Amino acid sequence: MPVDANQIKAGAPADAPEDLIAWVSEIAQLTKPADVYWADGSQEEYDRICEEMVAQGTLIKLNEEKRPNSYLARSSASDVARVESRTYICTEKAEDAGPTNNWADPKEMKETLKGLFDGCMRGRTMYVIPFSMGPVGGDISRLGVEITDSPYVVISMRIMTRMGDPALKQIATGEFWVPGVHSVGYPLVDADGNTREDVAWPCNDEKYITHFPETREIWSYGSGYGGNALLGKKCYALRIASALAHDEGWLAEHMLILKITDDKDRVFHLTAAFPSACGKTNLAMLRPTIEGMKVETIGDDIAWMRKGKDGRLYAINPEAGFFGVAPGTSEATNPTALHALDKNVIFTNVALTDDGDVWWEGLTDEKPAHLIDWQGNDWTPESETPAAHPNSRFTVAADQAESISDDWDDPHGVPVDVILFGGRRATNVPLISESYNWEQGVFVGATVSSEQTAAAEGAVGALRRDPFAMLPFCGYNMAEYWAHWLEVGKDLGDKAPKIFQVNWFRKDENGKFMWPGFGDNSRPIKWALQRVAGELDAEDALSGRLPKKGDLDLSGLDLSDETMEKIFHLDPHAWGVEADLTEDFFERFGETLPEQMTVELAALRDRILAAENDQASTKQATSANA
Ligand code: SAT
Ligand code: MN
Repeated sequence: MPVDANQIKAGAPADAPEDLIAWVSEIAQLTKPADVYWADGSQEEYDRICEEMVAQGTLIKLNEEKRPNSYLARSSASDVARVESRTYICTEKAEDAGPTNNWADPKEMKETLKGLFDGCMRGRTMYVIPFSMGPVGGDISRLGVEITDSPYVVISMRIMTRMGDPALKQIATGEFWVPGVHSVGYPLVDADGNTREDVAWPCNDEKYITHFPETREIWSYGSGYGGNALLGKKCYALRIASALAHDEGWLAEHMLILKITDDKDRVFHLTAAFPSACGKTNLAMLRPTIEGMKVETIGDDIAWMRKGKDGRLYAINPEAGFFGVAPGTSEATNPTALHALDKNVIFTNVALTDDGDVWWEGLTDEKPAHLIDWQGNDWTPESETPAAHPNSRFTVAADQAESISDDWDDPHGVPVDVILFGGRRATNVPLISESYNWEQGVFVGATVSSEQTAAAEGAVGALRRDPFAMLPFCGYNMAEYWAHWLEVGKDLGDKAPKIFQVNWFRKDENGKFMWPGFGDNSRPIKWALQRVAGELDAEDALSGRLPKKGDLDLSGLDLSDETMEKIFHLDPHAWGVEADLTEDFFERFGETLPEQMTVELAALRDRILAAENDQASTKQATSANA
């Protein structure tokens, strides 16, 4: 028998406010679970739910000696990543979702969802998860409640957010909270009372990840994986929060946050947006090769930023854990991440070793002779499929990283000095370039791109645009989001952070990366900090301001002058092609494109023209001298 409203009221914690209980009852009436459980967020609760999941077959307990208190989950092969094609922004007007989002009419979507959620939790426990994004009660923090029928979501949310009683107490004070409803869409009992066995990873082929930014709600159906199901992450902290931030004058960004102490003992904070597969997690845990420089992690994925009393921009990491891609993580690429995974980890879709530990591609040079792959099959180095799924993940508390800063959970946040925008560009984009001003920085962020295919130097291939690395995460019209960024910059005035563009991925004519990357990325970052400190001049160029020759700290690096020149080379012709592509891209936004973006594009074209003229006159002078 499904639970009724009286049972729910009786079972609610003493702190639960009426409006929350009413909402929980309403969702229970719709989804018809066998019982309702309010999560308190305790360790005892976490351990108990994990044990239940081991018994049920969803989790495998790893070797306690090698990987204490850690588990492996294997998802269904059809449920291994976020599904952008099934992700919707539901706004009254389609143009408010903008041309880069899937739009749906809120009323129609609610009808669809009502049908899907009707009875979808039959035979299951409905978990109620109060949580805080950011330190509980912090200036920039926000509250939420996720209802889910997935215990995997409960244990993951306990790592990824501040979940449980303290958040519930905060909600009880009457503070604003965002409701999120999630179901894997696999009831164990049908409307006629027929039962079926549960499976290790329940989900549904029909998936809907839906957002209602105007009413600040999230409904997610059919998937139990990552950002589809852990609603605090992309759904709330980016899509809903970006809409909140727009209305309230702050920023919800897909950015990591670093605290950097330079070789003169000065402290700076930096946030950085990168599209996927650009080494964002590695940068979040950077080990600088510059002597005396120290980098500490505040966040690896999301930054919420707001103007502080002193007029500067302050950032918090709204999350409490890392949900990172496992493959490629190794002692060589990211020792800090690897060491954070020594204990208390939930792994999903990695391979299992014969001694009950985990393995993934790239972890060791030598592949183990035998593994159980992410789908539960025997695997040997001769197997033709990867042992771990390419999007296999670790879920671990942020404070397990040895690089975590003492300030990472400061409720006031940290003052931001530098904002970086990065992409993966084989061509054109120099190692580092400082924006002339905030407006040009917004233009740079708006046009962030990666080559779709490796293109030869100078020839710009098709570009995959990922503005501000927010393409799948902006909860409203992307062009209005740029306008919002421009507004925020105006408001911050001369206290605004400096904006830089970086590119670690430029290739030479043989297709080889020219910049060593990883720990050496601390070098261009040092230059950015020196610019903030006002101790270096820069050279005006068409992309922005570049380091003057000799200013970039390359001590101990074996890179020729010729390579460094290529890493910074700006070809006006290729940039002309780039500007044309930007114009095409901007056309998608029609009337909503902020005027300033057109102004910035025109200014770029002017700088390209000036560079062409320079080149021509240099040529002329050279031939006249010949
Ligand atoms: O699955 S998540 O959305 O949390 C991670 C990602 O796909 O970026
Ligand atoms: Mn991300």
